[in-house]
Amino acid sequence: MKNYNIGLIGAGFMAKAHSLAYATMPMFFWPAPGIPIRKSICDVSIDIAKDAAQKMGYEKFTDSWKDIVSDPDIDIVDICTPNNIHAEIAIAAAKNGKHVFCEKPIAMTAQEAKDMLDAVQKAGVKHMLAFNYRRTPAVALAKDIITKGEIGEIQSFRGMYFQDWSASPESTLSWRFQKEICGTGALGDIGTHVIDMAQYLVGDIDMVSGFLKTYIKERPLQEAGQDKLGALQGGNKTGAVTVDDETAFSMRFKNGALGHIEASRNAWGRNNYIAFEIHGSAGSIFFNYERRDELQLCYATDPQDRRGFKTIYTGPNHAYGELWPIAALGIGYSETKIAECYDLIKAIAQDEEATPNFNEGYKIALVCDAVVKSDKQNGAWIFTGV
Ligand code: SOE
Repeated sequence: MKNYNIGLIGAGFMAKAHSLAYATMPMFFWPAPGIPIRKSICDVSIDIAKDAAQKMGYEKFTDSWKDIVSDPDIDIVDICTPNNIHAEIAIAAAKNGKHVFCEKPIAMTAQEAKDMLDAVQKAGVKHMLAFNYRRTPAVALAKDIITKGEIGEIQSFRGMYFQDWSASPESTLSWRFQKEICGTGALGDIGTHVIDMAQYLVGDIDMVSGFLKTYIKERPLQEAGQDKLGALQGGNKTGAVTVDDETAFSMRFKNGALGHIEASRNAWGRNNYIAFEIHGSAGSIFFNYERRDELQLCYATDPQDRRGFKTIYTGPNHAYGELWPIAALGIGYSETKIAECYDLIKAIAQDEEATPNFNEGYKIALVCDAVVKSDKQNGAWIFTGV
């Protein structure tokens, strides 16, 4: 069993989720395909990096990501930074022969994503994106049901991702509201999770027509400290929000299926509500992450007087069944990250293609660029170029 040394860049809340997965993956998936070793961690603040190394169990720390990508000890570079430096880090890591694992969205634009894809392909290294929600066993079950044709030909997909952490105007101006750091707002931050699910479950997206909307145009400046979403106290000064709070778009898949996606971080009462409903010629599927141990399934072949959605509770008989031995014991955010870590290490150890990889991320970025373009043209239908 080989060890894989991890160099993690960015020591915020996502670093905690990744580190927890590195530490615990072999406890669940044993024999593990390989052992992730928490080798080195980086943050722009050396104090935060030092603190994170102690807290999250890394042997070394640095305040320069260049130390990580050039460190001969490192096998896998894990990028948990804001979006504006994903491309530069990923390209440098690939050039140094490191496998690259990157938080979503892949980049600020499709062009950046393409450059990243070219770099990893040229270097022949593995590449994967952290769209963790597709690792929810119920979502993997939906994929299995669709792939086996159990609900027939897929006719339509509608998905949504709603949060409310930025619904208050008091919620501070973190990097997630600044175009030059994040690219887009709700679209890139959370809409991409749903686009990933749509692409994974139904197929490539051909055309989109949609809008972006910013409701709160000024927010209090974030005073200091680590990124805690909107939870930090702001000062008296405010700054301009330069990205969307919400997006809504319609789409057509290459296979002819129709769809619609909505994403908002200003949806009072919704915390991490990711849901989709898929209709096929022989049945339907509904999933809601707030009830993530469950998949709702309806078969057209059920007798007319018994037809309706039934609830399947995921557990040891489903994907990632190694996690817990009893169905409905409870899958959480951490479990999706542990499953993601397992898939990453397995792909590297067994020399398989990782998924979702930079090619899939590039296609998602093309969809995002097309939505931005459509918004600028009053919702015109735009070919994604996927
Ligand atoms: C903030 O909206 C955020 O942290 C996203 O960036 C993550 O991708 C999502 O999983 C949780 O919410």
